[in-house]
Amino acid sequence: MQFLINRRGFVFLLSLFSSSFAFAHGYKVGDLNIHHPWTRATPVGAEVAGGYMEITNSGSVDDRLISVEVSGVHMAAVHEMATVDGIMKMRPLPSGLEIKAGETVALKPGSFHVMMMGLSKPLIDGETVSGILHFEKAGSINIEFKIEAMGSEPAGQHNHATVPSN
Ligand SMILES: [Cu+2]
Repeated sequence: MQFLINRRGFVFLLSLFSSSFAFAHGYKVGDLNIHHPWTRATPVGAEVAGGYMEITNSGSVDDRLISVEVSGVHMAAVHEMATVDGIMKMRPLPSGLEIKAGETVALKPGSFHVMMMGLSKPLIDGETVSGILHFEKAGSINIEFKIEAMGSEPAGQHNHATVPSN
């Protein structure tokens, strides 16, 4: 929450909403709008993290997020999560994530996400991680993932360390 006092003494509330509103940022490539890429701060020793954003396709042609690069990370991939027999599992999307014309796809905890594997250092709250999104039609764009606090989303929805591998 931030306040600003002007010359007449009025107090303005700059951020009435959530912290993610205050740090909202976005990108545009072709007909795609990428809203607020973010990730979560990680504890020391963590090897993986999830990257999240919303992608809106305002064009008339379906597109596809085919691959992602993230700096300082051994490997990044587009994953989906689904509940199978009551157990949350995730897997890579071999042909990428479809972004249909006129639709918005949310990458979020417990759902589609950018899987960052092999972190070279912890992700620190308030810093950013740079990445590149590669789309089939719209091409590529450089983005920054904002690193938000560890508790910034409900916990336990995206714990890769405990996902069974059977
Ligand atoms: Cu994953």
